[in-house]
Amino acid sequence: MNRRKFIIKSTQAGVALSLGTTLLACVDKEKPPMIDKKQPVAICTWAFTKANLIAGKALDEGMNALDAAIKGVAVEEENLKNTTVGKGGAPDREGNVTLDACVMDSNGDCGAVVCVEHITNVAALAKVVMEETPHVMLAADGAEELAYKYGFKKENLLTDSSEKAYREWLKDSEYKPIINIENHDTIGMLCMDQNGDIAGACTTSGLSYKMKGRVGDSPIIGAGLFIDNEIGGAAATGMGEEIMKNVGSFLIVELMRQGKSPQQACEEALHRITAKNKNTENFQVAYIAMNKAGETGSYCIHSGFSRMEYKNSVNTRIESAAYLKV
Ligand code: SD4
Repeated sequence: MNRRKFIIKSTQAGVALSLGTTLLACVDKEKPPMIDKKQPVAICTWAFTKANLIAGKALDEGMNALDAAIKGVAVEEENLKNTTVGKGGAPDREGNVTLDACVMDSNGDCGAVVCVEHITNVAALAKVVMEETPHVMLAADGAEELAYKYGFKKENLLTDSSEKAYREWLKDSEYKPIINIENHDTIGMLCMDQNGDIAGACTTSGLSYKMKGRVGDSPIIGAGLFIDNEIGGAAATGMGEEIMKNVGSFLIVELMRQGKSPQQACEEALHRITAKNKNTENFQVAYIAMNKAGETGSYCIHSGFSRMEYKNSVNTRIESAAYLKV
């Protein structure tokens, strides 16, 4: 290149560069700086395809992780065919449906409700407890009174078919949950939004034909659900008594903090249960987990458990590895 051409080119480049800088400077003043958007991820317990898809799509549209999780689990709370969550849930031994739920957000704030008899969307109610009260957990009438104040509808949660099944059960009143069939449709959901923030929700009617007043792991922060936005989140389903004894979801997040992958963390947390129990063939526990990189994992005692995973706008059912092989 001769000197003249070089000078012209350099001048053009200089103009372009300074123009570019000026344009950038204008853009900078008018718009907030471009945030590096993350690819959202949603996972949930069991094959709740629609619930996970709704949460995933909401995340793709920019919804925050907590609201997306609540929106996702609401699908099952309102699904009358799911006899372990929300309206249509199986009742306790007295014939009363009582719901438990909790939510946890990316700031580490949380809310929970237990033994709620007349409200379907208890995860949304748990968010009200978190945001509108000085408390973390409200029970029974207190939770319901708050719900009515915030416009929740009073409903009879016992459907004809769950009442019929209950009347049938009353004939022998035998308390023997069937693995993967009865008692195991609780939805725990973990969402990561476009900011890379993680939050979750867990909602259930608990074990079918449980004792009056019984509360399981699902509304207990650390047991049924735990989030640490620096590390990841975990949720549980299955025999709540065992999950509570090990504070399973908290344990998984701590194991991820120590460097384990979500899969390894779920396995180690579950092995703490199986190591202590000689009767693991009689109950199911399953965990799901997600880390800050959007990697996910799950593990269960009995095969037959799967998780849904929404990633790159694709919703996939992933069969979980199991401790007991059939
Ligand atoms: C409970 N963990 O109340 C719940 C039950 C469950 O799917 O997960 N059902 O113990």
